[in-house]
Amino acid sequence: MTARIEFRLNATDGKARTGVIATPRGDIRTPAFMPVGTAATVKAMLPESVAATGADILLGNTYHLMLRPTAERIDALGGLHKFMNWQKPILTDSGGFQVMSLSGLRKMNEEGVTFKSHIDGSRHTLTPERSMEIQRLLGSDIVMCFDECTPFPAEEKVALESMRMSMRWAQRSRDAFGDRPGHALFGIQQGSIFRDQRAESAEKLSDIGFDGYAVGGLAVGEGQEMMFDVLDYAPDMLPQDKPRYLMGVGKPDDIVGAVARGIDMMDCVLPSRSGRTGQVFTRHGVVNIKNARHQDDPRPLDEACTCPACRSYSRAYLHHVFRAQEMISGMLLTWHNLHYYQELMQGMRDAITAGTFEAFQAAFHAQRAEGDI
Ligand code: PRF
Ligand code: ZN
Repeated sequence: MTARIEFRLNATDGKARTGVIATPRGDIRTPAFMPVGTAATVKAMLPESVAATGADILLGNTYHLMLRPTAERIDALGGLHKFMNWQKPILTDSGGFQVMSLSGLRKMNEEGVTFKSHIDGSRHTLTPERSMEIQRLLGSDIVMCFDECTPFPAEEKVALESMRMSMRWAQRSRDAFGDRPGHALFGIQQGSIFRDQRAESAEKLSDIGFDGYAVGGLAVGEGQEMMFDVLDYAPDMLPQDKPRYLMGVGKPDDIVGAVARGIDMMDCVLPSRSGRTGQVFTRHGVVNIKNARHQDDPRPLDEACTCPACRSYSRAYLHHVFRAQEMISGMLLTWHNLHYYQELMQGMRDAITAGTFEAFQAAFHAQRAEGDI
């Protein structure tokens, strides 16, 4: 059992990197995609099915779990891994981002944020110290600093104040986390779309010292072009020898573009959420299974896919169960989407290892341009 979480880079190709994050709960192959298991479940999936898609790590949420069933209850029941029957690594987000997007009335100051639960309206407070405590009670393997995701767009001065508060919270998170062998703490870079602010944030975080570094504050409405503009420089400002995690991204082409710019980890609800709304990701682009053109189609979603939805069911069947609102619809489509995302990650890891990442990117975009799915 490794006492510490360790990042080993195996190969680079341009700015793209592949390696392994070794943890006591198993290896995380990078670039890694983390399915989102917000409420101690990846919706519509058994944990063993999530593992079968190739996922090495899941994301869990401080915000949801502190409200229901509470971190103290999960701790008393033996921790989140045991509670949800997932023995591989878990990364937990720190709560602030979800407070801003989900909770009712909220008030933020230097100390932290006070808010009303979206479930029952009860009042709660999150601070860097409380967020570290909750993530410890959950038994999270990779703990995220408590930060403020600066809204977009933000005036330069507003973004600067927000980033500097996140950096003070990063120091408090570091102090409260302490020394926990086998568990990692990641810092989160902010600074909106301002290069000098991204640089100041990166410098502050590396001075404090973390086991990994996230790029936060992106995919908040700025669009892919602006996000890639920031990713052209922001990851380079972070330490080379630690994993870099782009939070809340994204669509398949966002993910490929982020890896090309030096990102090692990502998470997004898109493959699982889309699985429940009938949006299917394939090598040729997005298929909407709701569309009537599938109702007599005996072909699988994707001839080349080896997931259960594609191996054993027709588009006609998947269309039918979606229209009939049968539960198997969300189960099969989520499985397919997560399988697709993990195959994409494996394809990128192989291409970076082989030194053919540029050709991989060209083929990825060409297949999607073919259309007619
Ligand atoms: N901070 C935290 N979680 C996040 C983000 C962030 O900036 C984002 C931004 N896309 C998603 N999730 N703590
Ligand atoms: Zn499939």
